[in-house]
Amino acid sequence: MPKTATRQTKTAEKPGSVSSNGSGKGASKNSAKMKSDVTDKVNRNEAQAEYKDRKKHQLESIKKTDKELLREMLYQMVLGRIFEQKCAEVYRIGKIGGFCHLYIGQEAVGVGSIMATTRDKDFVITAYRDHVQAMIVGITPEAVMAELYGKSGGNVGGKGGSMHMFSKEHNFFGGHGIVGGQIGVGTGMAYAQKYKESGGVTLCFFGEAAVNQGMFHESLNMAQLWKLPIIYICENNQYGMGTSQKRAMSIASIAAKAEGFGMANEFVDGMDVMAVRDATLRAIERARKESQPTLLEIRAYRFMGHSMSDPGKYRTTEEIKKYQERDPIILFKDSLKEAKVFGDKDFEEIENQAKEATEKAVKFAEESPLPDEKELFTDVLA
Ligand SMILES: Cc1ncc(C[n+]2csc(CCOP(=O)(O)OP(=O)(O)O)c2C)c(N)n1
Ligand SMILES: [Mg+2]
Repeated sequence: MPKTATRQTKTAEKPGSVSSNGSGKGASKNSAKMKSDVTDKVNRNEAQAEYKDRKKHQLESIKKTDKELLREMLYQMVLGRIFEQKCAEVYRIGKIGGFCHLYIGQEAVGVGSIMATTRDKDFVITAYRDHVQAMIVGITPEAVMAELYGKSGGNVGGKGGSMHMFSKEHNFFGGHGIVGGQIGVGTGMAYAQKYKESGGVTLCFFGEAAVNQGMFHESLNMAQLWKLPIIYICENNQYGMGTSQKRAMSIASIAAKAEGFGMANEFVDGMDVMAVRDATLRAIERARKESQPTLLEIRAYRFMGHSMSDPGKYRTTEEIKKYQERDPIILFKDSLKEAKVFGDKDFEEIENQAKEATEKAVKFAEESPLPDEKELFTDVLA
């Protein structure tokens, strides 16, 4: 039987008047009180106990995993972090325009899940927070950075930008800006895999706010009915722009929603890369062997604003700090060190390698030419 979520169902709090666009505009004088109603309180003892618990799990899982793979997993997490810190830096000086949503704090979700797939046959589709996932599937940091710069060397020729990374060669089908839109497309991709008997599975990522869209419910119903080889990965970073999940969803558990469709589901700790990997491997096996879908609710936290233009007035610094103390990269390094797999020298080497790759990507993006004018008329479907 599918594993069910362990979180308690909870009645929604009253909708508040805090702006949902993340700008903080329209926040009433009650906003401080409302902010404290929905933001998490810090309990040090509880946080430390949780940290120990996670480490225990990681150590057990690390022991069973190949050293080279562990190194690559850590490298991808560190690269994602350093690359995006650079994105923020160059965005602020006007090198990147338009929307730019960073993944900082959520790296364990992308690395733990995508690196559990078989890259030449499994598909990935995601929302607009897509730079790091694009690199995990194998699109080069150069091609991702040049895309962010709107340059011709970008992975879609500079015409997609931050939200529309895409590479058929890497089985990476976007990068989508319509909240929840990719859930229907991903379901269709899994249908094609089953129809063609390719043996592949689809990982379909979306945020927790997308779960309130009709597309989520229609797709899950269909996937279960048709037994599609798909893994729905809800990256629950607890906020949809400036709105806390607690203020927008009638029940707290997203994993539990799968029960309504008779679908297998798990609630996963998104700060623990090995827990994400283990849960994804279980779901992949279910999809490949039994052609059954799964919903994974992976709970993480976004350390930065919704996008680069979000001043983040809707949550407390205390809450952000609480989650930064559970940084998935620090936790993974601690566990790897304790398991005597890697030491400080290895970490330094990995960090330098990621810094070098990021610098190379920026240089490439700076030097890459803008798209040719004639490109205005190519790939236009309307
Ligand atoms: C259909 C639709 N409605 C509204 C928006 C505006 N919008 C962009 S991002 C966002 C919040 C989505 O939050 P979530 O799904 O939790 O993903 P996260 O940004 O946290 O990764 C909203 C409402 C949109 N892009 N598409
Ligand atoms: Mg969210």
